Amino acid sequence: MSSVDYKSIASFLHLAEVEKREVVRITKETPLSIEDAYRVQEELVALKLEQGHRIVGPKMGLTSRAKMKQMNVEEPIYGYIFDYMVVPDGGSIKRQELIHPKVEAEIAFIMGKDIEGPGITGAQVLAATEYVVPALEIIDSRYENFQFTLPDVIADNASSSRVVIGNRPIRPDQLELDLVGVTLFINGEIKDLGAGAAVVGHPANSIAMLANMLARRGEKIKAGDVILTGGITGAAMLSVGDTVLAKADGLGEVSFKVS
Ligand code: OOG
Ligand code: MG
Repeated sequence: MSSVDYKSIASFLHLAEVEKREVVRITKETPLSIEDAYRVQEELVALKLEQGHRIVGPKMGLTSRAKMKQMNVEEPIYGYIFDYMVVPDGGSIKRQELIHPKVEAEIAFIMGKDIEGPGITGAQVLAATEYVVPALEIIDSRYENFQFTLPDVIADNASSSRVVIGNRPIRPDQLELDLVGVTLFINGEIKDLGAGAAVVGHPANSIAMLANMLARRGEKIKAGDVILTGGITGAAMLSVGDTVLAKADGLGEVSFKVS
């Protein structure tokens, strides 16, 4: 039996987000298993729901080599995106509302049907997908120096902070998502680039993995969920005044400013 106090760790991380303060990572003092970490995340999600926030969809993280190498962790994780995190395409994020934000380019899926694991495949995900859009995710780990172990980042809702979703939805059968080239620009300069295949071979595989991970907790993907499949590129630091743009071949563009 674990004696970890999931609720108090969740409130500690919640407070760090609200107060925009870096905190010492949990596992420095309290060992957490992956299972413990998802229990903390569940409490954190419950806390946000109690405060009146709504879930937009689950998200996957650490699904590409670029991200795993950059963050020094080896396994995909999931978290949840809430309504207060959504920034309109072409809109702004406020630097003072965040701790040490970074941005990454992703492909997002808008689900047309529920998907319940286990045993879900990428092909089943594509059949249940209504639209795909390019997205920019702004991650803002609550931990000092953006450094963590796998259980730490799971407990911290996978560093979720803000998201900008492209507003030109495309049917998933219109393109080969693994072959889609994605370029991340900051202030007109290329910061990073990659292809859809960087995300576990195909972004739909990331969602299949998510459905199978959720099934272990008796949860499923729901029709209407907007789901980030994970950074194709490494994440780039943001500063006041930055203009960020992602272009995805056949999917179009998505952008925001940092004020
Ligand atoms: C964890 C969140 C990872 C992604 O797309 O890989 C993530 C982090 O890197 O802080 O959202
Ligand atoms: Mg991400």
